[in-house]
Amino acid sequence: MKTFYNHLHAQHQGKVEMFRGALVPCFEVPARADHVLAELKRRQLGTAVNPQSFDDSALTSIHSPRYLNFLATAWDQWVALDAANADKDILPSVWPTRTFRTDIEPENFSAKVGLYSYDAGSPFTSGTWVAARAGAHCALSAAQALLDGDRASFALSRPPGHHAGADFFGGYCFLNNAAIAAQHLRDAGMKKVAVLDVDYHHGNGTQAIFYDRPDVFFASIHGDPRTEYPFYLGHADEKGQGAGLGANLNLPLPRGTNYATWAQALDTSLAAIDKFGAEALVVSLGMDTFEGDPISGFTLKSDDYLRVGERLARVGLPTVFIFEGGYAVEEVGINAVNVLEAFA
Ligand code: OKS
Ligand code: ZN
Repeated sequence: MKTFYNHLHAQHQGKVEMFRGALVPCFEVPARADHVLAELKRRQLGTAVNPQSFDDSALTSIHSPRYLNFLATAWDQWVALDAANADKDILPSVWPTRTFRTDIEPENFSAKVGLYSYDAGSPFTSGTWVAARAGAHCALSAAQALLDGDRASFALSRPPGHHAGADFFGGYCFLNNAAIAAQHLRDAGMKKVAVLDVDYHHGNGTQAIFYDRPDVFFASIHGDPRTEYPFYLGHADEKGQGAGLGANLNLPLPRGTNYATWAQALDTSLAAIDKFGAEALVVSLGMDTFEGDPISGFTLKSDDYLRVGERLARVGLPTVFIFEGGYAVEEVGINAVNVLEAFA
């Protein structure tokens, strides 16, 4: 299996994030991807290759032009406000909520940051755009590998993507890599594609992007949003809308859920994807379902990820894996590579 490795990922290195009323060191650190790469090499699982470049139409098919323009220019705008800002990351602090207008982009920079985000946990750094854009190219390259005949591929990249919507960042995510990969498969002629999100957190961005579409099925197994981030989306009654009605499946589970129960939800998802008739599968591979994850609440063990890989392989679809969350830094490589090795 080819791994498309984002060699620019470490350019995105947030300093602090807002967490329980304090600014704390970021959980989403470069070492996460380094551990996965090291474990792939240790087990000699396939080759790590650089992504190809794609033109910006691959991004505008998912994200709005004004949002992409914001991402591309945010750091320069920030430093132009005050040269001393170069030593700090951008963190949003004001947002439009119900009754506010979002059709007019404000001139004030802080107001722009709030327009295009939804939490204060996702610092935007000097290298965020460069890293995120190269990450999207990894996702596109991994999707292209399937089109070129590979059975499976892996986009090893950060920042992650599944919380990013058409025009907002949040949850450590800026560009929605899984959505970009799925759209690339559609644009190349596949009629139906499924995205399966196994990260601990609901993939609100991916769901929102495809919510009214019948051609991309979205299934997600995640911590119940009544208690878990991202809180405001991911309930079981969200089934898609308009032409997309029936093409969205949320399987929220309570904190403390173990592998036996989680695996039943996986089987439910895979049966729905099979019934949908997808030609390819995009897996948002978050490893924060692990028992040792510092910010999550399921209790999967390292060996359970071997079973996950086996079950995914049994679906028999060409599969792109996209790296998402997972913050037990020492174990994230073992756990991710367990899925990939068992799949292969
Ligand atoms: C608040 C913590 C926010 C949790 C973000 C979860 C990111 C993630 N500062 N998504 O899959 O892993
Ligand atoms: Zn997560």
